[in-house]
Amino acid sequence: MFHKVLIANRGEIALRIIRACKELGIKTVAVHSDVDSEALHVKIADESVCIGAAASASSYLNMKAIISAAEVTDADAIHPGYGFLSENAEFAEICANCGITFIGPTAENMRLMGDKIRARQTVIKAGVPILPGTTEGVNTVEEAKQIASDIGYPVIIKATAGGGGRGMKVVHSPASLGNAFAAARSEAQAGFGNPEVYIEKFCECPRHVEIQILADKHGNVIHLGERDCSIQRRHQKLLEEAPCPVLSPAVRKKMGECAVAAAKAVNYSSVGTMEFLLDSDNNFYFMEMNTRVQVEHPVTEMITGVDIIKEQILSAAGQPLRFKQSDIKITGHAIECRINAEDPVKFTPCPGKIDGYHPPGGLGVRVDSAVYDQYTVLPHYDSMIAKLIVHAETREEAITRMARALDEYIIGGIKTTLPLHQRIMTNKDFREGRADTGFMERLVF
Ligand code: MV4
Repeated sequence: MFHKVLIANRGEIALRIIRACKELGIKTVAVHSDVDSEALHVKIADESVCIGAAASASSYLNMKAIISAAEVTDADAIHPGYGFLSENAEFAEICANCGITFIGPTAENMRLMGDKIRARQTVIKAGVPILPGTTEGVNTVEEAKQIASDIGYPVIIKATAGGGGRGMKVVHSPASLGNAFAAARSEAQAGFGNPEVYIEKFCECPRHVEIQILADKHGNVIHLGERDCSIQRRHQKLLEEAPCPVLSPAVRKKMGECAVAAAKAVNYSSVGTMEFLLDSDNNFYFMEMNTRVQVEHPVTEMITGVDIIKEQILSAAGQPLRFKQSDIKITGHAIECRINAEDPVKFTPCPGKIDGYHPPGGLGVRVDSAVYDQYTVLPHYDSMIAKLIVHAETREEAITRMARALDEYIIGGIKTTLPLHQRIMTNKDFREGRADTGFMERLVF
């Protein structure tokens, strides 16, 4: 087992990882930027190292500074959390070359799944359904026109090196294909350093359903069921729940098996997530794989009782999985609301000093956060300041519990998305399980 883990992250996820390490008897090193010395992850870790200036590029993305911090403190592993360096294959390689274990998948796993065309090619071979579309890059507008007319409009153009919804273009007719194709290519080049794009049939208002995977370094892979993450705005998730309220047992079983088959096909190790679209006829299609621990992992922890971060650390240390698929039982229903320091109507960031802080409590309520009373939410980083997670026997009870916990939550001095979540909890479509990816655009605040 590791002796000491350096956490290359900040905020609630750094805290979450430090907690898992403590329970595993592993020493922890926090890293922080100049402006983060008062952050909670710094206070609760055994040691801390300042790695640079406020800008992420100088600190939380500064590979040299992070590796040096690991060497100085004699850490034998680095946990990247989510965001920052978590899906950076080069960083995983540098860690390996320095004799430090990167707590995550291999660089090869990350490169393969980061290339959305190679990911498509790989999962098809494992028998996983994908939407009609190309499994090679589309390089000319003539080619694009032919493919789109073969698939049938509407189609969607996506960047091979993209992901997470960035740089996608929906095209409804041949007349608009030329401009959309050129724009998609130039945005792909600017955003990801690679102009290549591919084309898929466009699915209107799908649900976003993803499967959590757990894999060790010995070829064992299991899944922990699904999460429904359809409630998003501009590809930022706002609320996640598990299980998905509309999945039939048969489709759930099939989706889980597909996710495991896809992970096995790439000899995946560590935790990961297979993202699917679910259409209104309950057909599902593979979209992409996320090769990191995700923000919304707690809803899966609540319904399975599995500590995903601990399993990720044990897997990285070479231990075989402690669970078989048949050990995994889904109990009850969990919901997570992401609480952001944002204007709840305009969605603009609202950093500033928290004046008065009282998190909710009680049975089935979990708060993953790194803020406290009189803490100043910084403008330099992500605006998510807390995740409020509830667990109850049924979805209805979970919604009631969430509404109660949101009411109890006091965050003074700054604007937050608490009122937005209260609004969602009382929404009829949400309560009746009808929220698809078009839900937020239809929501009247
Ligand atoms: C799509 C789609 C419809 N049809 N692909 C957005 C995130 C990225 N992983 C995939 N995304 C989408 N891909 C086809 N062929 C619609 C979306 C999409 C979406 C997906 C999940 C959750 C929210 C979304 C919001 C807009 C578009």
